[in-house]
Amino acid sequence: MSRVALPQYLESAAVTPELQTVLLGLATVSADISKALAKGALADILGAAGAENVQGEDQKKLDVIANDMIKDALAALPAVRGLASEEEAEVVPCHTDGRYLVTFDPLDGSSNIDINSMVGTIFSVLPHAGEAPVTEQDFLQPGRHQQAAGYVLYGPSVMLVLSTGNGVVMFTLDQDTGSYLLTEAEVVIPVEAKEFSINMSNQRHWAAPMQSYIADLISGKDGPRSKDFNMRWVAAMVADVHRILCRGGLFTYPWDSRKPDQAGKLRLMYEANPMGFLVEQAGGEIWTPDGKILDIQPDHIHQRVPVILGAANEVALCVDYHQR
Ligand code: AFP
Repeated sequence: MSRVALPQYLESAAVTPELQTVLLGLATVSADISKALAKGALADILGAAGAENVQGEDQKKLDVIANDMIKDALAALPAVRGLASEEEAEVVPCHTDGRYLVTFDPLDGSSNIDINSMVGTIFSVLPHAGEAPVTEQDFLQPGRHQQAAGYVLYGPSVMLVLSTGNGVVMFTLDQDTGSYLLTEAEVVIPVEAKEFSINMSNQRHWAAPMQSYIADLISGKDGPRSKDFNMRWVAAMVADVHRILCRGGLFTYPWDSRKPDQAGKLRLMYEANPMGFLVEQAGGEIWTPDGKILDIQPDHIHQRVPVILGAANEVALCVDYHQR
């Protein structure tokens, strides 16, 4: 069976030639990252890098390797005006004539690396809005402005999931040829949610509305929802969101009282906005308890947000518990 390869898809999706180079560049470097991940302990790339990133989190060696690989790949593309990474303190200026800004989380879920479990790369492409040289201010655009967003899931197979604003498509990496081939042409999140995804160990720290929403899901057929729900938590947003795009449900990482001054754990520009773009393009919703995430005007590139995403009705219900 002949399948559509990523370059052919991008041509037919009517994205600008410059955006095509950015997305193809990200695809190529992700295939290289997948090879590094596959070598694992054989290449002595597991374990801690011995440093903290700007978020105050311990970096893994592979966080640093993946970050450097993506940074080098993007900086080589004339279409890239600048980039911002979860692992970099400051934005990185690239080409003064570039049309696009790229933000990325090079290795989401990196605490899974040492247990040989799923991780991913998340990316978002924004239009360049300011004058050269690029500044952090240029990146501070609502997620609604994204020209493309997606992720690569390094799982049993390597998958690239992408939206250029015209639905969501999934590609699978052919390891023999290094090409991403289209394997799902129209991703739609199922309307009915049967699963939820939250780190239950934090239950006692959540705000009261989230406690009661989750309590009602857990009480299943005996509770107000009159139906049983299943629960899944991979601890890599890429993998949890991938499951939701494939078979529905709700994912949330809420505010909690351990860090009362921090809005949430997940990063707006590297995680929530790109995932939100995909989720909305697949017919779902992404909210904080107060409003739609893609409408947030960012204050700074490393901003964090509480996240509720997934099947539209379920997200609306969860938000309703907070707004009652
Ligand atoms: P790491 O990349 O530091 O492993 O964090 C992953 C993540 O940002 C997101 O992908 C997960 O959904 C979430 O954190 C998991 O957080 P907990 O470890 O608190 O469950």
